[in-house]
Amino acid sequence: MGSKSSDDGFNQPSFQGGESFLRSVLASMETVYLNRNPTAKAILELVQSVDSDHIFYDHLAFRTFGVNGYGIDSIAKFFLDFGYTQREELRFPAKKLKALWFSPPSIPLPGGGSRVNGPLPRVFISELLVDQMSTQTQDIIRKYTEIAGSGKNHAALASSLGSLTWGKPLYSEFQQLARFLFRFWIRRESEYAAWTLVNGYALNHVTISTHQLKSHLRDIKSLNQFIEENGFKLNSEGGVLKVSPDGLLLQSSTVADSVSFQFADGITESVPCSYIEFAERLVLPQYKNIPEIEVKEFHRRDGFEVGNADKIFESTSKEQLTRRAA
Ligand code: OOG
Ligand code: NI
Repeated sequence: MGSKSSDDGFNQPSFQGGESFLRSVLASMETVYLNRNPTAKAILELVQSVDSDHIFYDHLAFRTFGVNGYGIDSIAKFFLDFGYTQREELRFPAKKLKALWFSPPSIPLPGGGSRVNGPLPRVFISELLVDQMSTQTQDIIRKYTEIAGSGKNHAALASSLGSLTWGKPLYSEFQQLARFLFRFWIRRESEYAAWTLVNGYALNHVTISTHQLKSHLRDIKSLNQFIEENGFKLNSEGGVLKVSPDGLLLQSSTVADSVSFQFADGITESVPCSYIEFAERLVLPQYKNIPEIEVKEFHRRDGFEVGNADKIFESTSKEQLTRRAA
């Protein structure tokens, strides 16, 4: 990673307009997210009360249906247009998901602010491999992605408005995708489908970059403890702290909030919404002798990890949502 060549267009004055528009769109996505997810909002305020100006986002994440042009590309287009670069693909065969992540453009004067006005975040986008689902599930997903028509061309707009491009589904359709049986009988891959059917392109989560905090919360273990002491539930799938095999990418997340959702047939039920994640990226072995104050983001572990992500996806699962606090 590091700095990109100067001919990528984003180090030129004309990108300044583009950058401020990009940040406005991110700010609208964030506003939708904070209005719907009281836990995420409260945690950001809590961290901010300890560590006022240093909240930077490591990444933002979206979910999509990989069918009829509604997959990763539909929302990736916006980020590619504004200077993001496509990076590695991740596969989750058991969940019938695939993901891609995108690194942000290098910007001449990284915004001096925090959150969406701080360093630009990475973007993580996944898609459901719809062809591999049961026919019943496929029928529902195809129905709504067809109803939505050209909506797929306006994914970033839908996300910043918090609107579904396909309108509201029937409760029975949501249930068909979300059905939750006992542990050994579960068809868990459909919980992602159910989430996407009712949340569409809304931000799935933002991730606080813990190593960029200044207080003791920069250690993700201290942050996890602090969050739990304040009464919030963390996703316990495979253990609260998710660690990559190289030991350098540490992640944790809350359990998603639920919101009351009115379905097309008038039924109102609670559905899972979004969660907030935390990531600590440790310094790469080849840079371990660099004095701490000189360490930059590119000296740290980049990218994502299938094993961590696989467990973080469970932050919106019924099993985590209904679990009693530890
Ligand atoms: C994404 C889960 C994976 C990460 O950082 O590895 C993830 C999702 O829940 O859609 O966020
Ligand atoms: Ni994430």
